[in-house]
Amino acid sequence: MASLIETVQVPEPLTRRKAWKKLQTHHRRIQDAHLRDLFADDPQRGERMTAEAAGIFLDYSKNRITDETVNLLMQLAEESGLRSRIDAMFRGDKINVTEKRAVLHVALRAPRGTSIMVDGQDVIPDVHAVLDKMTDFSNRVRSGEWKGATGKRIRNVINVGIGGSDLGPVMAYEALRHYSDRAMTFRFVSNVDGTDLVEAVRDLDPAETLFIISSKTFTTLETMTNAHSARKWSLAGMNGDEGSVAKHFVAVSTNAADVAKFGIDTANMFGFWDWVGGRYSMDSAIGLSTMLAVGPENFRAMLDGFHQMDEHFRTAPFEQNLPVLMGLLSIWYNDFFGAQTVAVLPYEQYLKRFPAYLQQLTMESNGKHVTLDGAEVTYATGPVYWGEPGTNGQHSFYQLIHQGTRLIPCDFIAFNQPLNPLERHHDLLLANVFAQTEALAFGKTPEQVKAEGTPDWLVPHRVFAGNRPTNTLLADRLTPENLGKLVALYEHSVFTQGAIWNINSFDQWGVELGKALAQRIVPELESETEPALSHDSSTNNLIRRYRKGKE
Ligand code: G6Q
Repeated sequence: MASLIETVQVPEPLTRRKAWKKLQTHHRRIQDAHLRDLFADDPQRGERMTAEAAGIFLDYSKNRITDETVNLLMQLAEESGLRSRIDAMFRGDKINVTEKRAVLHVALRAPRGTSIMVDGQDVIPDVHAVLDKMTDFSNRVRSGEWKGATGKRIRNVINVGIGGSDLGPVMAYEALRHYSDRAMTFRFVSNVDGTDLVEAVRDLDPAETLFIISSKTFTTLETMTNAHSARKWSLAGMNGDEGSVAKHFVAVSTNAADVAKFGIDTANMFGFWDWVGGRYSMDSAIGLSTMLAVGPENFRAMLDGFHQMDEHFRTAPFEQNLPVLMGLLSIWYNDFFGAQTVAVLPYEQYLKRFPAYLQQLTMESNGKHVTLDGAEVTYATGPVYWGEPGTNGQHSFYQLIHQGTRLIPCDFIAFNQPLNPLERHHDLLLANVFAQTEALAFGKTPEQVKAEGTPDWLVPHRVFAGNRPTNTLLADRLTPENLGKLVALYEHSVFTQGAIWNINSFDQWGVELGKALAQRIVPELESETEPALSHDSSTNNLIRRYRKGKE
């Protein structure tokens, strides 16, 4: 069957592919196999079912799989044309078919001197020109050479953006805080709820504050509302001097005309391109706040990490390919076991925003109901991703993962070395990682519980069925480079899943309807006179109650 991506052939609808059918039969056979037995029968399993690339180690042995499962999943990847899809992305083909765009976040981290063509033009020189401009600007701000309008140096940076123009920057700032300039303050404003901006600026001096207005389109309601309010706040502290805007506001955007209209000098605009999706943009100019925080060298080390994982994904055989393995395992639970969610559990405090970042990456990408050709899918697509850093989750929702009635595959992420060594803390942290995956896999039988002297009536409550699948990702330490590898790993795992499901992981039409309806409701809320409402009775009633209540 021909595909909308001209260069890619999709052989058969997913559920008609041979490997899919074989996986269904295979699943019926092994769905009840217990990890206790799989490990007991195969003493080498914990060493064999592992893969390592660019210093990221993946232990996938505690999954409900056998060697045959892995073989069949690999066959599914082949039959789904994963290889040609990967090549199409890296070649710059317009694989985002509904928006007719190339998908080239991999070009953002391609080294100088390489080349990737889009519409007959090599984009790599442009990528490096922007990186150089960001580097120059970051050095000037960090050194104090760039001054605010009153001559004070910039001590506070506020990124104003939302979605892909916020979640990546916040996550990366938190993840790399250890490497950041502690003399500077970084804040992130995204929500149109005024509290977000008011709390972010309340203790800051406008004369020392730089705003980065990050918006690909420069039209997003939340960002533009916040940007205009930030401008007012800044001007109020600057005696209304309109000329000060150029010193206190810079933009990251693809829309030069609207940036200039806002009063930002386009010399201080950092560009990117329509082939960078919002949720894939933290390593573009959207990462300007990250570069200001950690410096250009660390930012480039992060890009290098991304690139190492890109090269691994592009070239490694599927059975040793980390993103492919993780993507296929996710398909296994989502589509064969009916698991609806995946928990991501970083045992690294600096990764506290990583699950939130991943939620957009995974769910905005793969929360789709039609194939590339617009046909309704007949299988489950993107699972719900969620999580919290360990060990906090252990004292909260892990109960449900251990003893609840739902199957929740988990990704544990940990590092061998702490960034803040403090007595026994790191050993205690890592002991918990290993203990949790062990407990989830092997559980505790009624016999074991009884043997501990537990009274009979209490035994069922204390039994752990086990057989809860986990991946463990281990790296040496959380460096900028390793952060880049980790993000790229998940980006490509998302790609792998989207390719198997034959969906477009790069559009997001599902966010449009609510936006459009809100635009219609705004005047109804703000109207001086009682508006004629023509929504459903619930929406009409809520609007009337709000209008009365806000007086
Ligand atoms: C991400 C989405 C979305 C986008 C925001 C912000 O993939 O496209 O989250 O990043 O809506 O858009 P702007 O950068 O255009 O303001």
